[in-house]
Amino acid sequence: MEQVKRVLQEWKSIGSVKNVCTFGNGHINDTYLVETETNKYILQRVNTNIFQDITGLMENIYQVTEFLKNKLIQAGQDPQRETMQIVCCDRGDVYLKDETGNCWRMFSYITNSVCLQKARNEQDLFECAAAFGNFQFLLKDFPAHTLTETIPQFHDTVKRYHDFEKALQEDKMGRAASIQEEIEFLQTRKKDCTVMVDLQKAGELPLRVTHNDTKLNNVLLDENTMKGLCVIDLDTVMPGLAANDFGDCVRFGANDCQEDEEDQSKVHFLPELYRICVEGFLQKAGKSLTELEIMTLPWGAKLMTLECGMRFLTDYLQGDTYFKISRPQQNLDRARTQFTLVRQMEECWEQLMDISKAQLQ
Ligand code: GN1
Ligand code: MG
Repeated sequence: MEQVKRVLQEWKSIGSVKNVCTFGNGHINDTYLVETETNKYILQRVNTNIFQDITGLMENIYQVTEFLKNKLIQAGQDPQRETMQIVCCDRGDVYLKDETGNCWRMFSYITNSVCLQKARNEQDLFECAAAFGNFQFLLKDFPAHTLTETIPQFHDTVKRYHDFEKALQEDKMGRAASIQEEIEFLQTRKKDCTVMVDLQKAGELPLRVTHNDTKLNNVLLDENTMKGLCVIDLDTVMPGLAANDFGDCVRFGANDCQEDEEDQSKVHFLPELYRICVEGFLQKAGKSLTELEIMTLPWGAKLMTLECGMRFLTDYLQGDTYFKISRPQQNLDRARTQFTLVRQMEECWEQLMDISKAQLQ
C-alpha cells in the first residue's frame, strides 16, 4: 500500500485521498479503489510481464474509449457512465511508469454500478451478453487494423495448443504424470482447435473490434435498473472474431458453477442459459453479423472454453506463473471445470446449432 500511496502523489489533480483499498477479482492486474472527498477512482498496476507493450495497450484503450464516448454522445446517452474514461496523471500522460518500472493508470469510477461474479438470474446473464454485443456493435465502424495486438495471437487456439504441447514436453514441475486424463482430453480435441482459425485465415470470418475477455465480471450493471451499463477491462481489446467474444461469455456464464470448482459433479453447462447468451448478444450485435458468424457461435463457445482450460492447464504445468492463484491446485481445478463444460457442450451440440439456425429464420 505504501507504493500505492507514493504513486497517488502523481495524481494530485484528483484532490486529497481519503481511502484506498484493493478491489475486484481479476487474475492479471492489481486493482485499487481510491476515494477522495467527492469522487471515486480505479487505480491499477498493469502486469507488464503479460502486457509488454504498455504504450500500445493504453493507446488502444484511449482510442476505443474516445470513439465510444463520441458514439454515446451522438446517441444522446451518458458517456460518464457508459464507457470507461482514463484519468491522466498530473504530467498529462495516460499511464505512469514509477521508479521501479511498474506501470500505473487511473480510470474514473462509475457510480451506482455493480459488478457480479456470477449471474443471479437469467436477466443478469442476458444483460451481460447484450453489453458485449453492444460493445461490438458500437465499434463496428472503428478501424480494427489500427489497434495494437496487446497479446499477439491471443485467441489463436492452434498457437495455444502448441504452447500446451511445449509445456507438456518440458514438464518443468514434474506434474504431467498426475494429469494424464486432462492431457488426453486435450489431445483428442487437437483438430477442433483449427476450426475458427482456419475460417479466419480463409477470409470467411471478418475481423472485428473485439473485447476478448467477455466474462460477466467485466460488465458493470446499473445498480437500480440492473441493465448492462458499461464494459470494463479493455486490455485485450484487439481485432478478433465475434464468435469468440460471444463464446467467452458463454464459458463463464452459461453454467451453475465457479470457474475454479473443485468438485466436478457440481459443474453443469446449461443450454437454456446458452440460449439467453445468444439472445442477449444478438439483440445488440446481430444486425452487424454475417450468417456464418451466427452459425459458428457454438464453435466460439466450445473453443473459448477449451482454449481457456488449455491455458489454465499449461500454466499449471509451468508452475502457475501467469494466472494469479490463491491455492495450490487452483489452475488445475480451473482447467478441469472448463473441460467438463466442453464435454457437456459436445453432448448437446445439435441443440446449440439449432439455436443459431432459429436466429436466421
Ligand atoms: C484473465 O484478468 P482477468 O481475470 O479479467 C485472462 C483472460 C482469461 C481469464 C480467465 C490478459 O482475465 O484471458 O479468460 O483470466 N486475461 C488475460 O478467468 O490473459
Ligand atoms: Mg477482468
